[in-house]
Amino acid sequence: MNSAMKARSILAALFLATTAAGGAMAQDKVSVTTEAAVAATEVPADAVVVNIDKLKYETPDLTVKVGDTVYWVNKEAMPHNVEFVKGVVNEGGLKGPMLKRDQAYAITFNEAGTFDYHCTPHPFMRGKVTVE
Ligand SMILES: [Cu+2]
Repeated sequence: MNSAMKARSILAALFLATTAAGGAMAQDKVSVTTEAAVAATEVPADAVVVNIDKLKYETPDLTVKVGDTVYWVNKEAMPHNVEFVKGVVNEGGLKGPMLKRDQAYAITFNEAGTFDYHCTPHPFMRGKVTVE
């Protein structure tokens, strides 16, 4: 291998290493368990649940363990969702689907931290999940 080739391959290796590190940093701290809203009857009996009723998250300050899945269940006719702004659980933000009465949405928390959220159409509806 001549020196020019050697320099190119070192640069290529550096580029790959940098890209890989950047990718890891950009990784989501959560994974979406339900792509869309699901019926509340599909929520597992032993699930961690945050009910939504009367314009409130009934457990607004929740603590779970790394790897736990949290289900939000709307109990009232007014539609609600769960939104994490940019930078909280990922770079782009995460806006959950609107939930009608007796619909659920679930997220699995893969990293320790404190994650604030709100309801998109009702920004006064706030909650947080602390992951230990
Ligand atoms: Cu709402």
